[in-house]
Amino acid sequence: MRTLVVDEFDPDLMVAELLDGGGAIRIPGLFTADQIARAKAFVEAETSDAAVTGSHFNHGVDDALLQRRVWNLFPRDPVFVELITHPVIVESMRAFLGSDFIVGSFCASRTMPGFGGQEPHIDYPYWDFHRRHSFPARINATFPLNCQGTVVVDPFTVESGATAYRPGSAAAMHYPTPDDRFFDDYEQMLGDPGDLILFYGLTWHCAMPNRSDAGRIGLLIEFLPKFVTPIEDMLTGLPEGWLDAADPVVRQMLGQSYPWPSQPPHAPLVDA
Ligand SMILES: O=C(O)CCC(=O)C(=O)O
Repeated sequence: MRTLVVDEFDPDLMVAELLDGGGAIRIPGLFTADQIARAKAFVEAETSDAAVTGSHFNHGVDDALLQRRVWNLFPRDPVFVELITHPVIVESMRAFLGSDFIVGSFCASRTMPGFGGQEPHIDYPYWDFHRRHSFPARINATFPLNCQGTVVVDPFTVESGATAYRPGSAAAMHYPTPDDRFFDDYEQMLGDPGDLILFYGLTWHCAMPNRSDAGRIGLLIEFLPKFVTPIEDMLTGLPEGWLDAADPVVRQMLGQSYPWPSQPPHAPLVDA
């Protein structure tokens, strides 16, 4: 996985690496130790044994006990808005997905010791690409309908089950099957707390087994172009007034800059 140092960060390089290279990059040390500590404390509390046991509806934590998720992080703690609105993220996503990009999902995933790993897959909106008939004719991999971001909160190591991926596999444009023998040929997205990993979600990938003795937390972000319907409904249930008071870039991430469907007449968007 290519490393791009933040001081020399160039969105064009990032775009080229994601679309024409291996499909993933790491930007080391993008976030501060304090930000990561706040995110970690929040996710650990929300995914503790006490929070999960017997209350699978509690705060949106999945009932799959070894992969614990906290959904829609936007309103949960100000640190999550700080992280997702980092200028490097905003600039990169503008370059990769267009100026009006949106966020389709923003969750925490904590895999616990003993977690067995995921099946290799590709991400929304390609995630049901095994239903090829439901996608347009001649859809192809040369332009992106997705970018995945991982904020590394706990060390992503071989032992803790850092995300595995097959470099260059996006070009194949198919859902990985057993014939692809993913586990015979993969790399892992290794990273330290505070790193940001960006990858093209059409690249075959999966979380690996957690063979360490500690949880492995990553914040998983799905970025989409403006016209793709988000997978996660992040508007229902927001605290009263939260969206109105949100920063313009957060409002954009939550689809507020894209007015359709609307009642006719439809006014085209114009730049100020
Ligand atoms: O947590 C990881 O390493 C990858 C997660 C992932 O691919 C997913 O949840 O779809």
